[in-house]
Amino acid sequence: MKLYYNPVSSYSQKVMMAFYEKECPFESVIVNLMDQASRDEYRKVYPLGKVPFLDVPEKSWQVPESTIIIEYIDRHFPGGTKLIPDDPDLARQVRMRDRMLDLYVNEPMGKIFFDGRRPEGSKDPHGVAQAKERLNGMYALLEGEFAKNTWAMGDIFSMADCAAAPALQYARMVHPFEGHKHLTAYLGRLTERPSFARVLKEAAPHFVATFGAK
Ligand SMILES: N[C@@H](CCC(=O)N[C@@H](CS)C(=O)NCC(=O)O)C(=O)O
Repeated sequence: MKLYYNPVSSYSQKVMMAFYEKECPFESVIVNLMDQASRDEYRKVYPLGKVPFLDVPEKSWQVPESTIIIEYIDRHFPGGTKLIPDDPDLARQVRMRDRMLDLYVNEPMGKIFFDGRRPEGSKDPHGVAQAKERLNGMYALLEGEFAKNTWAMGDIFSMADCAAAPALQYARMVHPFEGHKHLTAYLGRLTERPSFARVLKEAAPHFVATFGAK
């Protein structure tokens, strides 16, 4: 089983965290998204060029999309943390939170992050303002949730927490949320979680190499 990913990519980190939670072995292939030749080569594997991407040659399966990769390993590898509960109603709630964190935290975070790297004259202030507004809404929603809950699903650690960790870690840098004390405490719990601590440790040397500065 081969995982194509990049250690600093937020969606890759979500999946790496899940692999570490499940103690699931894999062969790693790092895709350098900043290098055109590497991107072109990778498009032969996955024409959309997005990471993460899981190749399971023994089953002739190719699994794109972070959520679907986690669904795959959670079903096929019973070890470690169960990331999607068997109960269908609980599973639906995990998927709902995973979707919201991807679409309304990770995506606007990426918009702000990459807009900041665009040259003057090609920036998109309107899009960035919209992204910040979306994040503000999610911060308010999550602040209420984490006033009551340890993890996204209460006491149960799940795929939704894997989605939350890298998205919030980067969101904190581009649109800080220190005023939201429960959300800040939740990110603190996530960074202490051994799976995410490992993801961050492995990403650190690549961060400077990829983006040039911390
Ligand atoms: N919905 C996808 C999003 C994946 C994604 O956008 N990955 C980014 C890196 S964090 C990427 O590959 N960007 C390069 C590109 O879009 O060409 C998932 O959940 O896996």
